[in-house]
Amino acid sequence: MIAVFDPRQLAHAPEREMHNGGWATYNETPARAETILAAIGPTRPARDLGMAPIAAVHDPAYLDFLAVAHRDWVAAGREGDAVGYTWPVVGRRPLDLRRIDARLGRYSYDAGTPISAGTWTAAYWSAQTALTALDDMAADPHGRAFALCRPPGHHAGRDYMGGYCYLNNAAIVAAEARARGLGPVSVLDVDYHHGNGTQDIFLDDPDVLTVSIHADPSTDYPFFWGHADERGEGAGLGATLNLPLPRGSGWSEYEPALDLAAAAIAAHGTRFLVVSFGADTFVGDPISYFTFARGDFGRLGRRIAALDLPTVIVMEGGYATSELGHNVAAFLVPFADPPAATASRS
Ligand code: Q9C
Ligand code: ZN
Repeated sequence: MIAVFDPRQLAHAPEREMHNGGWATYNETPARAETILAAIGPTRPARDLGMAPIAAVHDPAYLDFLAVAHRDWVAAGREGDAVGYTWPVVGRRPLDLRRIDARLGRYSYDAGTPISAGTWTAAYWSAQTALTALDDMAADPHGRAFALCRPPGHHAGRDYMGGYCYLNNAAIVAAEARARGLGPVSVLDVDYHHGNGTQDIFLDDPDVLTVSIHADPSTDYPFFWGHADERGEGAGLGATLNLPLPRGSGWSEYEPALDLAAAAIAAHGTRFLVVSFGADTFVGDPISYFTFARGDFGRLGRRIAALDLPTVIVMEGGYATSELGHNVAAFLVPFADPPAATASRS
């Protein structure tokens, strides 16, 4: 299957993150992408498809902020990674504040998403990697492509970063696919964490169905989104589906949720699928609490491939770096088979 990777994504390398009240080494490392690259075989480089598809999803003031934040941090006399410490309560009035600390708060919702010198470059090429996968999907015999994106994207909203995410690669592909007339579009998010950014971006949009299977936000990040009663808003009511599962869940708990997800994707009349794929459902993940074994990633891939839809898979989380490449490769194997073969074996 076609896979896209761009080495400029490695430029993003924060040193540390705030974790449970102290500093920890940053989990979302360049080595993650390198180990996936080594496990999946040949990739093609990203092409520059420009800012327009990114600006179709993200707020222009947020994009301006991301591009200059680290420079402004250095100009303020700071060292290391830019990170905020004051956040506006949701609904606080709009203020056009200039100080870097105010802007870091305005455009984020957590302290776990630092901006390093290479963050904008890497985030830009992460989005271009996803867009190139959409472009090149047509060259795949079964209309499928894998975007080896880093940094990940599903926690980033229209005007905020969070959860190691800056630009929402999955949402950018979904919006571009719809603009090209490939819809109806669905986004299926199988990262351990709820895809709050993707949900927010399409919350009142009836055209793009967002479905997320994730750890119950009552116990797990991002806490404030992903509860089962969130079903979309306004015209988008019914086009959001959240399927939270308790900590400790494995394939036997996951599979029924996947059945519900597949039914919703079929009912939406989906003709193009974006998969936000995180391998942090793995039993050995250092910050997550599901119990997937290597073989379960193959099962998951087989079930999604059997949906028999044109599909772009976008890489999200997964932090057990020594196992990550093998887990991602196991997930991707079924997508190289003809859809009929995957269906008959599922
Ligand atoms: N150290 C993804 O998997 N952790 N993001 C909060 C901060 C945030 C995970 C604790 C986890 C975000 C793409
Ligand atoms: Zn995750």
